[in-house]
Amino acid sequence: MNFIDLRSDTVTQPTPEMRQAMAQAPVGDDVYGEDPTVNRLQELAASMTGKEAGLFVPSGTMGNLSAILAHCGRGDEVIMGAQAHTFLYEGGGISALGGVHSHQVQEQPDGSLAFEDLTAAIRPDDAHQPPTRLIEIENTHNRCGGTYQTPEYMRRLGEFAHERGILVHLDGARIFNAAVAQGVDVKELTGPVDSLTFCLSKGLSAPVGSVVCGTREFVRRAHRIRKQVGGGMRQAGILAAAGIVALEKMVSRLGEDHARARKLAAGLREVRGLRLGEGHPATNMVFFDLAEEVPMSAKDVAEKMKARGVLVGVTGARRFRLVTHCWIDDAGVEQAVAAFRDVLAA
Ligand code: TLP
Repeated sequence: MNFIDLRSDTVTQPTPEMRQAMAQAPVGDDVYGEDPTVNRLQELAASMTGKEAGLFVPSGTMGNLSAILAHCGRGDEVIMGAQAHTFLYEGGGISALGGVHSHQVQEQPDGSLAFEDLTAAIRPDDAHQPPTRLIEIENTHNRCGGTYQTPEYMRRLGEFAHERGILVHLDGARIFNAAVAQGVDVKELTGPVDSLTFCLSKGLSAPVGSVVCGTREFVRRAHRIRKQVGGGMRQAGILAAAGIVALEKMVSRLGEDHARARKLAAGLREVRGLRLGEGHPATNMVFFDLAEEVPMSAKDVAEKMKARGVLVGVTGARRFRLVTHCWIDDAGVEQAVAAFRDVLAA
């Protein structure tokens, strides 16, 4: 069966143009810095995000790990949201491997971190407490519903942190979704931060990889950490070639995914037994719950959806996440809504 896979935008497969670019990519040994395609991707990523340098890494998780460990030493503290991907889904790597202490602040519903909460979380200069070195912000914010932060918020956050001698790292796994949704150049979102990770393998459809960007000096340190965690790759240009196509060809179409997410949400809102929050999805994610009267769990419903050819993400006992991406067309959206209607009517 050919599934309509709405579990994540990570399920996207390389486009025919990517496969062709991969087959033809000139390659070299990237541990020696000699892979021309990796170098081209890194330069392109840095120039698009307005940073001095970029570093190709196998995953968003390794990108955030390398960046945070490049900024923080053992015992230093990073402030991040309680729903941050780095806190919830990266295996505690920053603590396990880097001895970095994390301090959670509850996000606002839109995924932002409130300045009064950040002010309260910053440690005084006191030997009892770990020094606050870094703030991490996620944009778009996955668990907060694919919400985005504005250029104005990012600018204020940068100023707030820098005035206090603190650095900012952006988990921008989906930063291009945030930029496209607001119709702004991505540099308006990345300019104020000291470093960022963004992913090629989510909505941009590349098979593997993320890029960490920042100053040349920061990237030199992140590069060493990438090596320490085994992320030094050899003829990685094969993968980077798809990343170049992702950046050149796949960014501008992300708005289609956002429009389909709105269409999906509108359809699901009409299905008895589902509860969607007010307003439109901000980008490509639709989160919703089962109504109280539904006797099934989200897992039960997901199994029945699967039997109807639709894969959905389950993020809680009665909660779902559906993510649109370039492999989901209008017919897929309609089929997903119809399948929910069918399952919940049964
Ligand atoms: N997110 C995945 C899952 O791990 C939840 C998904 O399906 O959305 N930052 C953010 C905001 C992410 O959403 C993800 C992946 C990552 C980092 C990590 O990227 P990878 O999976 O490449 O390590």
